[in-house]
Amino acid sequence: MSTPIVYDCDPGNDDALAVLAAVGHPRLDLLAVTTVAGHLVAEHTARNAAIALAAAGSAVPVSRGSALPLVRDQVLAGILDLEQGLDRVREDLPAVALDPRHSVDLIIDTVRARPGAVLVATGPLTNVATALRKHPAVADDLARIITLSGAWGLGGKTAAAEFNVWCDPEAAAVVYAAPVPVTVLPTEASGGVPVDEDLVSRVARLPGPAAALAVELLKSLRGTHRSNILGPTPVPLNDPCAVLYAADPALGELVRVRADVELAGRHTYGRTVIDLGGRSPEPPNVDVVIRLDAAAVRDALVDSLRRLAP
Ligand SMILES: [Ca+2]
Repeated sequence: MSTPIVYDCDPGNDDALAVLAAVGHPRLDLLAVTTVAGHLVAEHTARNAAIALAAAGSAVPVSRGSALPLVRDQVLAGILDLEQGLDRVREDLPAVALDPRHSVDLIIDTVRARPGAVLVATGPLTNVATALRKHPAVADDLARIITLSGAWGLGGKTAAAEFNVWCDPEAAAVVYAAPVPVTVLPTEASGGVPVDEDLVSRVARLPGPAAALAVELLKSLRGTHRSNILGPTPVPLNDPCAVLYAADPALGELVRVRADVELAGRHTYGRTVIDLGGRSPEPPNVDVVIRLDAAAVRDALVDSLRRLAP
């Protein structure tokens, strides 16, 4: 049985890789791809998603979404790869046509037409929060939201905040509190799945345009990775982990805990306060992935990409 998903993303090299995996995975039924500003501006993330779908040979609807966060000023990625991948505008690569609907409406229409769908989000949560606010009944039709966001420890974008939450903390707060089962996949879990030379060479042996794009994306992830002061850290696969986990929840280990987004902190705006110690008097509200099976996730990625071969 395959899981129907709507994939909301901000490609972004790892998001584009996740689009390829979502099309190729035998246990996913990809219904639509929606995009949001985050890693890049909205026009660019939409086009990149359309490029990934063209490479994967998919005709699912894809659209452009929210250009600005709900409340805060806009944040975009600071580290870009201008040599390879999709950080620069790639006029040389074919793209499918965009659906004319705003991504918020594409999410609502798709989920209403397919009750039981899972919404997987690997960008800022602006579209997801706006869909829940614009059409609250969408919560009844969603089986689950899986969001790659947050961290229980160090932030990735500020000392306190992970990038996807930092870009739109208020939207993340709406989603974490939504009346839908929510799974949070924080950076500690996705960071445990490395993009190493072995993974790149396994994908490089696959034929076809999707694998060729995937190799470029993987190399770009390796090229733009920055370790912190504590020493070298592996290059994290990140976004594809969320899609692959949606396909096969046995890939991860879950705990049910309280998680809140800091919206008022002077130095900690955007921090996800994830109560792994069970100290909060508030009831648990999310499931947090605390560990992924790194070898199995990477095998699933390679297998999904292999299935895209012409
Ligand atoms: Ca992303």
